[in-house]
Amino acid sequence: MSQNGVSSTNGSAKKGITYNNILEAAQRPTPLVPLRKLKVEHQLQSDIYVKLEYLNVAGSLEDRSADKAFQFAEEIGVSRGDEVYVTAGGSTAISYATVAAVRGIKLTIYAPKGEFALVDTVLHTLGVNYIELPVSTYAEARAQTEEAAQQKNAFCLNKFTTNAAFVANLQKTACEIERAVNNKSIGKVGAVVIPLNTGAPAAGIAAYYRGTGDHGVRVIGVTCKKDTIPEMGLDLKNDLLQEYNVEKREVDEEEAYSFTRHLIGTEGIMAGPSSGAAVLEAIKVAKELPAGSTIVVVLQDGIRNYLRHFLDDDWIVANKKNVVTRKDGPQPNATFDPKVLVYDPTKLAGEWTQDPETKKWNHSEVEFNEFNPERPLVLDTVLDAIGKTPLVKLQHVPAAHGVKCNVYVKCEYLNAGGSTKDRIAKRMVEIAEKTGKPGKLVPGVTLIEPTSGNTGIGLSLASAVRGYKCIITMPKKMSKEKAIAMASLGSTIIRTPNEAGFDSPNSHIGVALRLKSEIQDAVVLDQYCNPGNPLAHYEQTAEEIIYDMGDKHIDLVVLTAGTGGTVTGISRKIHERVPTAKVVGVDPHGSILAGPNETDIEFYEVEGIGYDFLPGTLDTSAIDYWAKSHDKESFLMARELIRTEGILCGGSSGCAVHYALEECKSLNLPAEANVVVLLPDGIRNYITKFLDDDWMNERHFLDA
Ligand code: P1T
Repeated sequence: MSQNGVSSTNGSAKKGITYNNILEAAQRPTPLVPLRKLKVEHQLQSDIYVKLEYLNVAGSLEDRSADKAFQFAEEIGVSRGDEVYVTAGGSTAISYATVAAVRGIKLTIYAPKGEFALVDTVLHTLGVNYIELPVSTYAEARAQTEEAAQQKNAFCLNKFTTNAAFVANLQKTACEIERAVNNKSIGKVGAVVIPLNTGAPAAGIAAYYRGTGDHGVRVIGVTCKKDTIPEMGLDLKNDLLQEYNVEKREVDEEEAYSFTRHLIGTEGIMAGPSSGAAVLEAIKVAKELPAGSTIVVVLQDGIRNYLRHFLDDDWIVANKKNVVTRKDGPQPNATFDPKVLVYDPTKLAGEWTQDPETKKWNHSEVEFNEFNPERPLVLDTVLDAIGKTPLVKLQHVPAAHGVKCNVYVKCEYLNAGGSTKDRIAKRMVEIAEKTGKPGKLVPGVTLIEPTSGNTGIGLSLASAVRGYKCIITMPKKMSKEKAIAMASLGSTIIRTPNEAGFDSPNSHIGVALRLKSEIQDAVVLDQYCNPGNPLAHYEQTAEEIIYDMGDKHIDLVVLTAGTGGTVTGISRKIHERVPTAKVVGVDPHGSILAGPNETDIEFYEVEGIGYDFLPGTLDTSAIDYWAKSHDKESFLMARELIRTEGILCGGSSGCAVHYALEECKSLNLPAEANVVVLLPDGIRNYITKFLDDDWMNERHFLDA
């Protein structure tokens, strides 16, 4: 870990951190969040905290085990370029594949039948060889993996996996829980509840408590009655559970799916089904323990692998699961008064002014938040898991493209809702709650927002936590994954035609305005005009970059633009604090942000960037210059970042990095120059899109 001393304004030394690869960033502790609404709903006398393991760098608790297993292998000489075999399925396979990508290991993963069903596209993109065996148990799969490795004279990692999971969770997960609980003076932990797959993480956590002589802490492992929930119980090591006194409980599959959907919609905890099952059991445990107890639930993984599974109503119906599907939400009336469409998305509400001496910006309508670099271990709500994303130095991609300088990427997909737009959603809600602008957020209010999806996910998350209704209008082009994420959070999603111009009554903006006029107590926070949008990046994202870069000089910052909130907010702060740095905006061909007169408005595939109008939140004067982007290069770069750096980013991230490298080359930046690129979102949104070879081939994006 490279740490850089930074002097703060009051003279005390502070530390900012950049990471040498994404696995270093994985060393950061995951936070605990209390389940406040479920506590009331179930009239609990004890507190349940969930540990957000889905915010790990590859999305699950297993990231810790995989990292440890490769560390063990390294100690006995396994190194870059070596061939390694392992038995793993589901999220665990993704964790192993991600660590292998970063370490440059050629990985072959074997699993029993069906165990890759939800993760095959991601594994393929990560460049590992994954082979489904015609067997039904992990024991059989392990035997075959070991035999295959022996035949190939390759290293078999299986000898380390159980111990790695045990040790990683003993040394890290359990210690983090205790540190968090002590820091916040929460009552002593009475029970840790955790889903069981192998049970090694549960045993590791139990071993920690038994090792401290604390036999009073109950460690409760949860499995599924018929082993039908993904990631649950298929590979149980019962002897290990017994040795460390891990209690075992079972839940029903359909009950777990229904409850997990409820957990996501009420608390904004975007958990996978085994995690939901564990929370369901934790509620029972809370009723058994003395009042005032603390229960910690370790969440195995998040929603990423299940957007085409139990979170998708079509899947529920097709698989005849006894789970209540979602009701249709409101639709706009066919007829409307044209006056409701009188609206100008090109005007920012209020005014930015700059102090000529300090160069600091102010805004006429909003008081700025102080920047605080701390990452608390216990959060108030899941919304506090937004921001403080890691800044990671790329190891391979720049050199592979002939770039000498240092390129740091800010991994915004590690925000609670999965994108940089979580920041603005949270900030816009905060401002409205405080100032009543652009509308009062009274109880029962409906937030309506036109979006390309990520702002919608952020607002759906904020609405779930804060108890608002939420309707999202989104062009059809945007992924089904985004729509299901928002629906899971309780929002209604209305799809609009891609070809409808921004001022059409049928566009995502037009439909939002029409609905607002038809629904009582409806507010459009309006990311195109809301000062909270650029402000979130001015007061937070940019501060984080400057803080984490520490004494490393920033030469270039490269940012994609949609609403322009990111580029405007960050650019203003960077220019104020690092006047020699240049800020580049990236705008796709087919969009007019970089110059209204230069391009025809055309369709492009990368989601979230570019528009057919200049949003009020974009101040083009804040940007030093623009690059125009193409789909193919953007997606190919995103795939390269996934495969060679284990950075599980989305399409606009690939776009930003590709054009950042182009700038580095055209400016001939020297080896010591430092470039920062923001990665707005992650793979979760695009598993059926650019991660899928067929989708890429249909569009000729894989043609040489
Ligand atoms: O809006 P802006 O701050 O300029 O961020 C651009 C951007 C880049 N990449 C992705 C994946 C995005 O989702 C966005 C912006 N998204 C929206 C405007 C939206 O409604 O989600």
